[in-house]
Amino acid sequence: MKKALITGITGQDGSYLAEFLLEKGYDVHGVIRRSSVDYRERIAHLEGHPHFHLHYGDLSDSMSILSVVSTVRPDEIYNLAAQSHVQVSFDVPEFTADVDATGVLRVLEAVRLSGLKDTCRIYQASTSELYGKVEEVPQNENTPFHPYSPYAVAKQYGFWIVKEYREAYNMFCCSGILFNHESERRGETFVTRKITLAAARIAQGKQDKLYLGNLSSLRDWGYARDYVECMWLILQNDKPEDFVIATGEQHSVREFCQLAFHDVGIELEFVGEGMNEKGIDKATGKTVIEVSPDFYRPTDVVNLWGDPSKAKRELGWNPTKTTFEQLVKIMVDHDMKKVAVERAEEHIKTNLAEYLEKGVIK
Ligand code: NAP
Ligand code: F7E
Repeated sequence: MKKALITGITGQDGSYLAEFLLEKGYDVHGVIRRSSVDYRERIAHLEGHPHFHLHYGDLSDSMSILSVVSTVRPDEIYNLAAQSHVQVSFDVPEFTADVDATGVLRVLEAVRLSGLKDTCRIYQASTSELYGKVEEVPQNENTPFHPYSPYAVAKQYGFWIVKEYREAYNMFCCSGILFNHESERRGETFVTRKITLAAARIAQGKQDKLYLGNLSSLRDWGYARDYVECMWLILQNDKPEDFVIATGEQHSVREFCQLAFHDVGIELEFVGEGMNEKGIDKATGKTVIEVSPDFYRPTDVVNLWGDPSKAKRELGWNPTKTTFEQLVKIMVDHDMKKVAVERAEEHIKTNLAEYLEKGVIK
């Protein structure tokens, strides 16, 4: 039985990858951090599985990483742990560099110091943010990098140190240059999930308005569940190589809004420009989307569009398994149910409080 170690197992991708590898018959080990609140929601359903194990560790703590790697002695490591929010990286640049740059080095060194350099394959979660202020469209494995945020600069170190260890020590370590991938498990402050949750809340009368930043920003959005398969395929390849993983399709934040709101039954019309642009519900004339300077970044990446030809050709991966329309629908359907459950819970709580007050129940 092959052993895999996943850092970032509590995150969106980590949770899907853990499910995928368990289905493939792996013994799956994950690194988790201690927290004062429960943050294991995405992997709660896997706890108790006989081949699912969790270990405390932190990418900023080399001893903990060395200890986990040397104890587990994995055949494959998927290094997904990161401070992954681009806007937040402007607020915590040093922490972002420590985890997203030096953290990668700690994983590579832990493998070497544990005597696993010739047996353990390593996947590094790299990113389309490396293309940043883009120098060509669409972007492929040969497009020059131009990182444009503290997050991207840190991830660029991660990319190069992986390449260095591959060449210097002949290690099987690779980077997947993944374009944005979303899902019903996406963190709620990334733009797609922020939109699908708000659309569901607005449709069910729980929110009046959604405030966003740059509506014209363009992204190549795929489905996270499809992308974790590619992480595994990259490590099953004959040679250690880097791959761009994307759908090959590009849409704006504005288009994402239009589709998500359409899926909850609201047709949007956008009027105005820049900071004055508004999204109006055509049926009621009410403004449901406004632009706020709070969600603009000091430098923003606005034109990401990936060319997944190499992954298609060499790994046999299908980049359009889930279409853009299907992705939005999956997320909206999930969030409509989530909001409906929250409303039902509130209703029950209100009635319970009333019954207790009136003495109907004691
Ligand atoms: P995510 O949901 O934000 O998950 C990040 C994970 O990293 C969480 O499990 C988090 O643990 C963990 N983590 C953060 N700091 C850590 C530390 N110091 N030590 C140990 N673990 C730490 O991110 P994601 O969307 O799944 O992305 C996975 C990886 O792919 C990240 O490296 C991200 O930068 C990269 N990436 C993502 C995308 C995308 O579109 N999703 C695209 C390209 C690349 P807690 O739960 O304890 O916070
Ligand atoms: O922003 C714009 C924003 O935060 C997408 C991470 O997984 O993918 C992700 O990074 C775009 C940007 O993702 C809001 O300015 C407008 O242009 O959803 P996002 P991201 O920055 O692309 C890459 C590939 C990663 O590697 C990262 O780990 O949408 N935008 N209005 C907004 N963004 C947010 N978050 N919130 C807004 O209100």
